[in-house]
Amino acid sequence: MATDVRKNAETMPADEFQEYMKACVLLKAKKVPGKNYSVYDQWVAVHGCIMAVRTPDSNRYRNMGHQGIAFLPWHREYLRRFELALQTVVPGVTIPYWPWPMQPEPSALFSRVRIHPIFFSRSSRRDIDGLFAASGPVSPSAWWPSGFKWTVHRALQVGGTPQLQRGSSDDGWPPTAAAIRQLENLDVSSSGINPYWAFWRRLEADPRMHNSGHNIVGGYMANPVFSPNDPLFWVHHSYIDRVWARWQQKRLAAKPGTNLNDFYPPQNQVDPFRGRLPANGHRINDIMWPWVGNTSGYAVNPGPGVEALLPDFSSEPVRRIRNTFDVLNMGGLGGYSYA
Ligand SMILES: [Cu+2]
Repeated sequence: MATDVRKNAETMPADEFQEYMKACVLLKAKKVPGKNYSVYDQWVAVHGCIMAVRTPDSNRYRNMGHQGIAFLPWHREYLRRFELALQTVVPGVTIPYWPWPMQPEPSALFSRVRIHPIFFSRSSRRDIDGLFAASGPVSPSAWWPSGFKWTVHRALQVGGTPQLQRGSSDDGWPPTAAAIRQLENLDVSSSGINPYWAFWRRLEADPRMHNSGHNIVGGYMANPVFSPNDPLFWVHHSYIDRVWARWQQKRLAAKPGTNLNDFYPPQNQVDPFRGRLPANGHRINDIMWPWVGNTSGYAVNPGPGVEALLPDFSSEPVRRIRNTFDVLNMGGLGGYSYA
């Protein structure tokens, strides 16, 4: 498989960016045979379920994709699989990345011809228009699926809102280019503690990082469970994944003789922030739900109707955290790189 290249969403040619939105639309319009939901909706349902997963060794439901070290590997796998799904409707398409250190508005990315304005630091929520308008685009392109309108599936809605919306008074954004450089070079590794711990925590949860990016956009993006309803979700996470990939390369280059497995905590390393082992699903050799193959004993606990939308991965090989470390070679998922 050739290596796919993910590009800068602000500077890539507009017609290439359009291919990404076209792929999202075609996947959202592509109904699962015999069902009232689309292939795109199935991927939103996966995210809706990762918030509460019970593993075979536990009787508790835990978040297997957030608030823990699996955040980066799980989303890497999730994005790559979604990207391959996009390629079934638009061959060769990749997920562009939102280069965080840029003023969001005015900008090319958050314009009507790309991913649509986010109404930065304005509290009044507004419905999205353009391609993702619930009423459909005013003058659809030739490729537009006849009669299709982007509305959120009932089981994946928040507050009964079928249309994508944006707008938030939060203005803690963007991070500076210097802050991102510092993060990509972060090497906090005192007393045998793996440097991944501090890196992951800052990238997921610090101000002006992953969480803030969701919150400043508002609408579905500000909902932790159903944020992938907004096609901006993937573009946001593409950048997060790029920061991790660059951090991995810098760590590797700084320490000759190491490999990518060395820059994730070993299986039995205690979480230095919480003082206990991470839950099953977060550690380097753990299986990642929902790619558990035919391993039995997993359960999820989402809102009503969500589980019914899940895709079936039971005939596919098991995927583990460590299978995600090399973006150039993700096993059966091919490889990709960042421009
Ligand atoms: Cu997520």
